Amino acid sequence: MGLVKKPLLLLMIDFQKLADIIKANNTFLITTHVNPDADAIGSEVAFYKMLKILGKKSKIINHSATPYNLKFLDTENIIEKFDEALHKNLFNSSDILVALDFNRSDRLVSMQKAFLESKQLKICIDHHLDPEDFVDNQFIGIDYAATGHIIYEFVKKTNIVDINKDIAIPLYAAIMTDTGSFRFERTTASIHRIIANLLEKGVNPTEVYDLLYDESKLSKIKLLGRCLSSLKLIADNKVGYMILTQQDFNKLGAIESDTENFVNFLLSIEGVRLGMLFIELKHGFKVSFRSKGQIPVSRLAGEFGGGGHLNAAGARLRARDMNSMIPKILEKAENYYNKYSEG
Ligand SMILES: [Mn+2]
Repeated sequence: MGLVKKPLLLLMIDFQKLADIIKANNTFLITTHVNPDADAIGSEVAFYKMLKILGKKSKIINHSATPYNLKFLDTENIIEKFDEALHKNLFNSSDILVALDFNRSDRLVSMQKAFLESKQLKICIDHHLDPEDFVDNQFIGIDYAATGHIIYEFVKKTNIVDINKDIAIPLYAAIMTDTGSFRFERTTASIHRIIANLLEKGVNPTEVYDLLYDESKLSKIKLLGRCLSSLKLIADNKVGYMILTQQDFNKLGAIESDTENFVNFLLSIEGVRLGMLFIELKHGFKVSFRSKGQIPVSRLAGEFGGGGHLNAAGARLRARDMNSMIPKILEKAENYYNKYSEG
């Protein structure tokens, strides 16, 4: 077994300042990153519901459509897909722009320009490493397990609203998924206490898990099959990778968000310390990186314009050809493994 987990210090975020900003303003535009996961969508919905209780007006606008397995979180059907003609004015008229679960403006893709050009007050609530300076106020804590975890602590510490079942469900989904169902590094005793609290608000963990992970389309499971059969190990079987091409998606009628969690299969292989999933997109490709221990895949992803967490990161290379880049990325990954995998 690994080391006993150190209690983490979650003191850096100025929650009072965040509460003051919320109380002093009335209209909010909430957004998150491209290809949103359950932490992204769950944080948005929880934040929206909190604002609603406070009598504030808000909109959730995202670059990507909500993946089908996350739609149950959007009970009021409030999340809109960005449409420049329809939404551009909102970026200039909302009192506050709220960026959740990302820390670099390029993760906004089609909304990046509207967001950056807006003169309105911008805030970011996030838990990723190496933030870009793109907002007025950052509420960032890299020791938090999820953005939903930060929102939970914020609500609890400031008592700004009572956490009801409607807020508990999206926060539960956010924390559960970003901890890999309570197995990743930042799964602490305090996380389990938070979860206990959310269950007491009426969250049904069986139901949430089922909706998130056990209602997959057949195309997704077939895609997983293709993905796994592409698996290769290098560096004395310590580094692994898999590849999905546009042809794989087209043949099966699968979509990008179907690949969520596929990369984790690499780390489930005995001895593998670093895993990569290459996914060809319509324009360019993306890579997901996962590692165990101290191999900083956030930095590895950074070498290719991406970022993330120490053990989970990604990069999107929109203008590059996947096949010609894969050998270069594998070589770098092998270097990282050799450099950082002590013991
Ligand atoms: Mn997150």
